[in-house]
Amino acid sequence: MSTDLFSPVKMGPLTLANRIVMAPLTRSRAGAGDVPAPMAVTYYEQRASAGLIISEATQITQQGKGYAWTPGIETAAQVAGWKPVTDAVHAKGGHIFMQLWHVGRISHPDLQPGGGLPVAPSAVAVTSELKAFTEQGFKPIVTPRALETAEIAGIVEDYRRAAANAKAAGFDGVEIHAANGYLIDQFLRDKTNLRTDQYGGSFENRTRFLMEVTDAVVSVWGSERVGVRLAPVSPSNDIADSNPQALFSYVVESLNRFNLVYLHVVEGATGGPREVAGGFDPQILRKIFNGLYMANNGYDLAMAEAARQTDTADLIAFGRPFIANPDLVERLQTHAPLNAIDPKTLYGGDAHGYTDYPALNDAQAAAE
Ligand code: 8OZ
Repeated sequence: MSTDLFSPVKMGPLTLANRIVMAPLTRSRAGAGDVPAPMAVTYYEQRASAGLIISEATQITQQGKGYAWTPGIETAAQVAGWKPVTDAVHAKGGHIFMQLWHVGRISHPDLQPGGGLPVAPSAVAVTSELKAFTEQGFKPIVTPRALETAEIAGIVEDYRRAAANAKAAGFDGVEIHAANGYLIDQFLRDKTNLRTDQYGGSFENRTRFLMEVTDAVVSVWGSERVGVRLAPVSPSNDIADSNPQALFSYVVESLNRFNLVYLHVVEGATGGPREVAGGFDPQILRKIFNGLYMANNGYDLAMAEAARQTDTADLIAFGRPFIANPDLVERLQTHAPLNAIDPKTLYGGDAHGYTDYPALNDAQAAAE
């Protein structure tokens, strides 16, 4: 079966080498000051044959941090730590966007500036058994503090500054993380947004924060270098909405005013089943959106080829397969077997399970 999965594709001003994207993947291996460790240069460089790499979620400020050892894009040291990553990817002919992240309520005072409470649209606690991943281990999540209306513009400015820092660090563009139950998603959904000001209530009001963030980020990058990630029906981080299909149709219609380069949709439960109770058709969002549609969640080669054959996606993002297979593109293209992933080395630790997954040519070199 012929496929265009491995052929170049235009994405705004960029020409990607293929339609395969490395999804954003939290690995919790940053060093002191939340600066990417030198081994991150090797990790991303090894994966540069992806048409596009999206960086691991990167906190825009310390307030936006929710897990131990995740990198930031707030300080000069963090910008300097990312620069060799983008240089190495570019030297291999790859492209890399940074995913901009604020976790909202999915944090812990141990991770917050001055040990303060995590912030959220409303003081709604996580009801699931979810725990916060701190440097001292897993701790119970606390009830967040509801943001004052007057504070919200400051967080929008934090996104603008982070977007500018990502540019200084040499990225090709940025992805706004509006998925998986983090701050922007907490504003969008009626389970976590109980506000009565202009940021709560109607779809328009709940979408306002995302619109303001997108406007700020586009002011730095231009629309052709900004994408948004949504996970409309993922239960990640105890998020939910009473009417996701209508809400996210409205969200995507609203995003169209920016002419963004792509919409990245986690289809189903993030890292879990693609089918959800009650049903949800992500193709409705693809049809509404006026840019490229990037599909994610549980894709394999056959599914990716089928998505291109039926034109249900423009780009396909692979997550876990890229952790275990630095040369995933070459392996898919040649129908080579994939390395298995080691679940014990996903988060935290050293180069083991990070930069030591072999590429095919490494195995050949070892056998010769
Ligand atoms: C797994 C562990 C920690 C964070 C997401 C950024 O779900 C994450 C994440 C995933 O988007």
